[in-house]
Amino acid sequence: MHNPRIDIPYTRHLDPEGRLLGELPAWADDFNLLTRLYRQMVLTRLFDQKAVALQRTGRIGTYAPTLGQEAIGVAIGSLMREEDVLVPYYRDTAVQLMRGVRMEEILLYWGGDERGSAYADPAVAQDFPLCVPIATQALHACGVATAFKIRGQHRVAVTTCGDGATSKGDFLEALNVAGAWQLPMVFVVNNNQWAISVPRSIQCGAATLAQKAIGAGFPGEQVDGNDMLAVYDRVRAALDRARHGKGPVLLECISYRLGDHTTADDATRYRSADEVKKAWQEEPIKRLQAYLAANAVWDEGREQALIAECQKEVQAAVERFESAGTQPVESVIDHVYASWPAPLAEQREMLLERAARREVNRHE
Ligand SMILES: Cc1ncc(C[n+]2csc(CCOP(=O)(O)OP(=O)(O)O)c2C)c(N)n1
Ligand SMILES: [Mg+2]
Repeated sequence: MHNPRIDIPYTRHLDPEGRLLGELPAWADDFNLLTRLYRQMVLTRLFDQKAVALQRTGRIGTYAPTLGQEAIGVAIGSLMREEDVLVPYYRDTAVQLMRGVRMEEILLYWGGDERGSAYADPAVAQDFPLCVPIATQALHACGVATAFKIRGQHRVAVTTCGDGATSKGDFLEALNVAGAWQLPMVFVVNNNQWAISVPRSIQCGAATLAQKAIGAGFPGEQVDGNDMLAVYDRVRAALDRARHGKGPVLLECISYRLGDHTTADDATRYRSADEVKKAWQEEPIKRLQAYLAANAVWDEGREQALIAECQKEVQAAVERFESAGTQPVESVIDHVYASWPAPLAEQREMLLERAARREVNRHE
């Protein structure tokens, strides 16, 4: 192998106006499916807006908006099987909702409540909680995929991360072991052009992030992450390949982070209004909506009915979240160690004493 060929395909089926570019794969004839995917993107966006509003009014903590990333998450979530395992990162509201994580659990998580990671739906019980330390989840996913392989199961570990995460050692180590052991995995890189204030252009010297997979011995592809048809098609193929023992795939989905990095960030300080305005013209929801409308399966009446339905669903989840009550103060540290090292046991006692004192003061 003195001259390995580096071939990084790029898939896009719909242009930003929702017009078809060439021939579509056969599955895309199913307009019921496309409409379901569309509805889920709208639900995700309305939930996301609500989560930001709840942070702004002090009812949850910091939140990482999924605005602009809906096609990627909905495609992954609708294609994974129940027995597959999702190893997500913090910008994965869209996938989590599809897997069966409840809206109120997502709000509890971002409200600092451990119950938000103890998913009630048994269908999602094997998925991992959101990972905030950058790229560490990629190696956890390798562990999961290794277990599948040893057991001879036809299951896939899907892990997601951002463009910035691909610079981390953990990510590159994960690619390496996935390639060396030909693990049943799909790596989805959500290249939303920014890692907080660091733009993709200075994040990495390679022309694509997908080509990092080539160095590890498996295929990498680029996909238009704003085009539901493209993302769905490539995630579908990648899952199928991994499930049938043909090894991992890396999908670099090119999107744009339309919101702030998190509610603790102010992106106007480091990127221009003009750039964001241009990015809005590419966004995934309008694009699929235009395609559905051109095929006479969507219209303004359906849109308004959908929005009302979604808002009702979101509001009901907010009410469940708000009536969940608070957890005892020690729950923030309860799951850190199985048995407590002595100095931490002491600190835990201090925490309990302070909480008890505060409670007494509150009632005086
Ligand atoms: C190990 C580690 N280092 C630094 C951080 C701080 N941090 C949080 S998000 C982020 C940027 C990640 O950007 P990217 O991977 O592109 O994902 P995005 O947030 O854009 O989806 C950084 C550096 C962290 N959470 N973990
Ligand atoms: Mg990013």
